[in-house]
Amino acid sequence: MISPGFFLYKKINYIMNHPQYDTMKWNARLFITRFIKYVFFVLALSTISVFAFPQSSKEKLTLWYDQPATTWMTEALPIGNGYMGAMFFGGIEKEQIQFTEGSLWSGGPGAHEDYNYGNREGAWKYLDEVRKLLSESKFEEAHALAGKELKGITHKVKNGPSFGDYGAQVTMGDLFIHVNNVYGETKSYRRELDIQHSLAKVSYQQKDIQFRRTYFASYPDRLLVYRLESDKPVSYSIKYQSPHDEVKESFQENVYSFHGKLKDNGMEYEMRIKFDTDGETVFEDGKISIHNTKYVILYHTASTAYLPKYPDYKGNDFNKINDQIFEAIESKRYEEILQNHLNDYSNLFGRVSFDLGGKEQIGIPTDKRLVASYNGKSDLQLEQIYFQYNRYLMISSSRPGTMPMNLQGKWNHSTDPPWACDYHMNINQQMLYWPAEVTNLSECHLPLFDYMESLVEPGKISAKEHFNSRGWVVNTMNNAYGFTAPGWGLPWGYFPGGAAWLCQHLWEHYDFTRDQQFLAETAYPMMKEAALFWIDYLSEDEKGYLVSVPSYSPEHGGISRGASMDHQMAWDLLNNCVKACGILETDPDFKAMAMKTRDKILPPEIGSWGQLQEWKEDVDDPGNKHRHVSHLFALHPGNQISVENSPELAEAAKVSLNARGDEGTGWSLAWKVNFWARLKDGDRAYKLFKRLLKPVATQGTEMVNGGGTYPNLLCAHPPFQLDGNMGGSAGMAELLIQSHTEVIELLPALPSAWKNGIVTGLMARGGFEVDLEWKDGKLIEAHLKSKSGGNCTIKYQGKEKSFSMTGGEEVTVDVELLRQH
Ligand code: FUC
Repeated sequence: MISPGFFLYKKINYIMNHPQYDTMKWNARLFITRFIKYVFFVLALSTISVFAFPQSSKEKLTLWYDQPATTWMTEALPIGNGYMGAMFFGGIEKEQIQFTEGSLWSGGPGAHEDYNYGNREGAWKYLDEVRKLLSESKFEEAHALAGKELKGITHKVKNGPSFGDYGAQVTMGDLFIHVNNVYGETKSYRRELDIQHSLAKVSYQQKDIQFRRTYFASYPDRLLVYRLESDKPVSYSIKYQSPHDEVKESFQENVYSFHGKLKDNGMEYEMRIKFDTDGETVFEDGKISIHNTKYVILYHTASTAYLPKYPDYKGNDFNKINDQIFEAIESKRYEEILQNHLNDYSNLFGRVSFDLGGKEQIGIPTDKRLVASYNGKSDLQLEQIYFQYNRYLMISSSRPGTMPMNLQGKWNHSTDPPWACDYHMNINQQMLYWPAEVTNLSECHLPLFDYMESLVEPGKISAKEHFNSRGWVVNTMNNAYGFTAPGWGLPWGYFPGGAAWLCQHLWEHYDFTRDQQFLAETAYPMMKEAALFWIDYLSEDEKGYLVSVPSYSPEHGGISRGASMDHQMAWDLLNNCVKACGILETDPDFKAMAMKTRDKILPPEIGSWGQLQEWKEDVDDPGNKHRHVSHLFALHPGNQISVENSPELAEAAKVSLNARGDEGTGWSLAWKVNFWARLKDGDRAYKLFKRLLKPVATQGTEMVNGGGTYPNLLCAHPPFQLDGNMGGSAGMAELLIQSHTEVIELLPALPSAWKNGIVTGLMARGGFEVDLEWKDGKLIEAHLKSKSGGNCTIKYQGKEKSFSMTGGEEVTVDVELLRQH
């Protein structure tokens, strides 16, 4: 039996999450009768929850500030509907809403006549020569030749972004909303993001006029919605500012449309805004003026001509899509659109509650809390917010049918952003999706798989031209236009293992959901093709092991006769292929080949100072603090090394990790949280986690140890990169639950700072939804729900219990050694 407290807590959480709860607050006019009825109901619940369950107060899941943002990167706040991302400043006289749509990319076909998806035709012909030089230990010559002949190609584009025809994800521009009247001193200013309901708000008072703005981003209606209200009539002037060429601009029947075109590749797009207001609307010189209004609502959307389809990547009928979006809301009221959004959002967000018993810090804005917490004031509630904020960010930037998250999710204000705001496959892209399954946002993982599918065809060409291998590859940097070749510089650019690493996500999605159809139709075909690459590319060394030659460990060290990470990723992929063949009862010959190859791969090795070797050559430098810790892939996110199954290797990983130190860029710190969690050292992981939450202001690039968190809680690489946020919450989950070794281990690395907690809805492999309650560092009980049925082994502090469950079955397990009822 589930304990009554735990049960009630869950129910209250459910109700507080329920969209209707919010509607009542926000749509009082429409639901007036229900409002009165429910007010009592909600008040009663809130009273109960405040006394009995203080953590369920919704105020606690809010980021808020007492001033408008002045800096896009560090202070503006993000909203997004998967397709589009916007950042709002909350300015008083001038509101700025910067936005983009994820498929708006410069570069690619049309940007330069010689764009060839990065491929250097016939590059593979130099492979033998490079291999020969390596076999003679002529590393410098081998690197020089590889640097000349094996790298990919980009072309300069006049007035184009830094990486030429590789292109970049680009901003669509900004909306500036001027409030034309100032009535006096501004009081009671508040700018907030309620992540429990995905609602942004700005409010302030001037004299006796209260100004209120509400923003939200709706996935089901594919809109960004901005509502501006004031107690007395005011006037606004609104202007869209675009960095792109104008094809056509119009304003008809209160709908503004801007049809634009990128300068380099001619990619077209249209952004539209429908205005609903009680005021008088005038359009002049590209500016929309609204006079004498108490409310104005902007329904904002944008679509591009981009299609994720090799070789042209164009042809999407963006006008038609926008027509459909607007037709669908023709007869809908604001309240209905809001309700649709709340339903959609709460369905995902409400699956997980994360409560560490943090106390409310009344009256302290989020930026100040971040500073205070770093300076030693315990603020567990801020950690709860951070965890849930990252889930909010994933829901806001990665939904079925959208582009996957890029380095900045969907939030980019530049036409030449850092690293092209692209898809980086040697850690960043994967880290972005680490929390997808474990934090119960499995659907948000799907855009990554769609993108992967779009890479297979060009990736096969790169595999042939650069590596003379079957299958498909991606390397370090990937754009929206099939750039799958090695990058245009070495060592950073040569990383054919990107596809193997991505395929781990296919397997994980299957393993967490046990969706066999997904495995058969989507995952396995891509996994098999990626595995073929390794079956061809690996070659036998003098001892008969299979090694990756030539290879580079991501972004540092020299050329190698075998970078350990390549071996570990190939092992992981082949191992998952073997499992998939078994489950699907398919491809016996391929399965045998995959197994044979897997078992001949050079295993992880321990080097001269007890470290896990990063390369086949025992050349690791104990003083090396490089941010990439790639040779620990087998520990995390892989499972070839674990404390339980290979303690010596786990110990060697610890030696390497200690040598690398506790500093790093944002994502590097986040990865270290996950590593220490897998090494079952919760306090060390927590130390790294606190370091990740270091308040940072740097906006330029810092490659060594500038990592931390901006006042808007976005991760500072620096500059802003979303991977650190996602890696951070994946690490937080990893401290509470691990399931990579076929058992579900509860509280495997609980930090002593997280003394008490109730966390519900985390997922474990095998399709189990897990709720946990602990007190004074000890598990009280766990509640499991099996989604698809199956065997399950639970572990807590060395003790195990196995049982079998049917689909939909729920069990509660208590600590008295996992006595099941
Ligand atoms: C890799 C990392 C950098 C940065 C970039 C986007 O190249 O080494 O630190 O995160 O990706």
